[in-house]
Order: sequence, then C-alpha cells, then structure tokens
Amino acid sequence: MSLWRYRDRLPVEPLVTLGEGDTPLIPAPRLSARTGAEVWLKFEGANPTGSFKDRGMTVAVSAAIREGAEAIICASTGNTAASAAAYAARAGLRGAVIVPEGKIATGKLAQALMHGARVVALRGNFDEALRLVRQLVDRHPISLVNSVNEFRIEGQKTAAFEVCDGLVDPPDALCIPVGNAGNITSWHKGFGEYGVAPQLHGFQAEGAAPLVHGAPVAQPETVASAIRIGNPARWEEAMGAITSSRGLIRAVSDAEILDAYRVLASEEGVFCEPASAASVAGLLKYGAEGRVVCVLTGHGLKDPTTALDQARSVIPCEPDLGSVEEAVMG
Ligand code: AN7
Repeated sequence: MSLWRYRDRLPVEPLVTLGEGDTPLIPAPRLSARTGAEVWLKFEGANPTGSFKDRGMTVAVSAAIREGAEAIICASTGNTAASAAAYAARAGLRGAVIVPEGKIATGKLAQALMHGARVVALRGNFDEALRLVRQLVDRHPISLVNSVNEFRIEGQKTAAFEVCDGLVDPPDALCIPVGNAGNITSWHKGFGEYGVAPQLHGFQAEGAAPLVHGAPVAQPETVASAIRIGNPARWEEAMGAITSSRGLIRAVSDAEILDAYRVLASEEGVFCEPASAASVAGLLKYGAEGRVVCVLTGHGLKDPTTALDQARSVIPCEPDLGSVEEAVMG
C-alpha cells in the first residue's frame, strides 16, 4: 500500500515511487493522559526517506518526468533535499540541492550526498536559497520541487485522507509544525477534499515565527533546523487555512520543543526530529480538545547530533560480571 491508492485524487500517474505514505497513526496514551485530549501521532518519519516530503516528491517528480525534465532542484533545510535527491536518483534525473551551510542535520546531508545529488552549501539561510533557486529556474530548464510546486501540495494532501480513513470519526484538531507552510496548506486541501474541517493549529519555533508575528524574520534561529525559515512561501495559504478552520498559529520555544522531543521518545516510544516535536510542544503548551492528531513530520534518526546532545550519557563498563551488574542495576 502507498499513497497511490488515492491516485484518482492525484493529477499524475506514479512514474516514480518508493512506496511513500501509508504511515502509522499511533495512539498516544501518555500524551492523552497529560492533556485530557485523545491524542494520535501521524508518524511521517516512516516514509521512504524519513519525512513527509516524500508524499509531495513522488507526485512532483512524476510530473517533472511527464514534462520531460532532465534535472530537478530545490532549496532546503534538509528534508526536501534528502527526498529530492532520492527521487532524482530513482528517476535517473540530475538533482541539485541548495542548503544553508552548516545548518542542516547530519542524516539529511548524508542522504542527499549518498543519492548523488549536487549539494550546494549556501553562505546564507533557507529564505535566500529559495529566492535564488526561483531565479535560477527562470533561466534554466530545471524543475523546481520546493512546495511552491503545486504537485507537492497534491501529494502531501494524502496524509489528511489517511488520517480520516484511519479513524472512525475525523479529528477535531490537527497540530502541525510550520516552516515554509506547504504542509499545513496540503493538509487543509486534503481535509477539504475529504469534506471535513478540523481546526488546524500551526506551531513555529519562537526564533523563526514570522506567521505568529505577522512579519518576516530576517535571521531565523532555532534548534529545530528544519523549520529555521523566516519568510514562508505559502504565507497566505497557511493563514487562510488556519483562519478558516478556526485554528491558531502560535510559537513554542526551543526548550519546549526539546522537552516534547524527549517526552515522545521516552514516554511514547516514538522518535521524531526536533522540528516535528513542535506539534506536540504546542499541544502541551496550549492544549486542545477532543480527538487531536499531531503530525510528526520527520524521523529522529535524521538528526543524531541533537539527540546525543539531549540524551543522558552511555555507561562505560569493564568486561566482568561485577562491573556489568553494577552498570545495569546500579
Ligand atoms: C521535519 O526540507 O522546508 O511548513 O526544505 O523538514 O511545509 O515547510 C522542511 C520543512 C516540518 C515544515 N517538519 O514544513 C525543507 C523544509 C520537518 C520539515 C517542516 C519541515 P513546511
């Protein structure tokens, strides 16, 4: 099974697919007890490259193939780069990704490089990278696969279909991290096509919260590098989705994000990356009622550096039973 089971709702044929979508919808008993809501986790880290981007990429790259493209490109905080690189490799297209130098998680960099993409480290942030690739594709026949590409939205809307098909009744609210604002736009479209209207609560990192402040942020900063974005491309759509669903856009601090990140891993057994934990940080901070789905957008293994910074240390041990006993039980 993959998201292509919804192909009659998608604008292209699956010309390149790695089996994306159909991700686990996991009940979260500990978070439910803490919040009084019925909390579910949509674990998008289970996609082929470890993030929700694959939903959009299978559709966008299928469309690029249909249009005869030979190369694809994106600006990225990491996950789009990893996904674009994988689908380019699979499709036999050239792939180029432009990432903010030193600001993407290690796993994502490893993926983009291993898939054979040309990885360009920009001495600038994501917003500058996106502005430059948009100019570049005006001058060259390269397909842009950022979420400004409508096919990305089409693919990503299937997550909303899956949630509705996976629950007896649709959710009352969705909690979702917001960066460039393509994903909240996609969920809104998916729920709309399904004929349901949960409240959409978007969460941004405090240091990268342009939608919360109502103005672009020139120098966005957050430990959640995936959402270190100061001028979201889908600004209007995201605000429209939030307002029309009677949801809210709010900020969570890095400390709150890291706290939710640890709670998810240590109490629910679900390891997501820091940006994803912003959805749960928002739920814990602001609350929500009824049946609530938190979108966990990317896998925890994407960013081992932040994990090891946050976790307790390993216990060194000599190879004898007494020492092992002491280490294990002590
Ligand atoms: C884990 O990869 O923008 O609001 O270039 O990787 O649709 O941007 C990633 C975004 C949330 C925010 N969680 O989604 C990129 C990029 C994770 C992400 C978001 C991203 P959008």
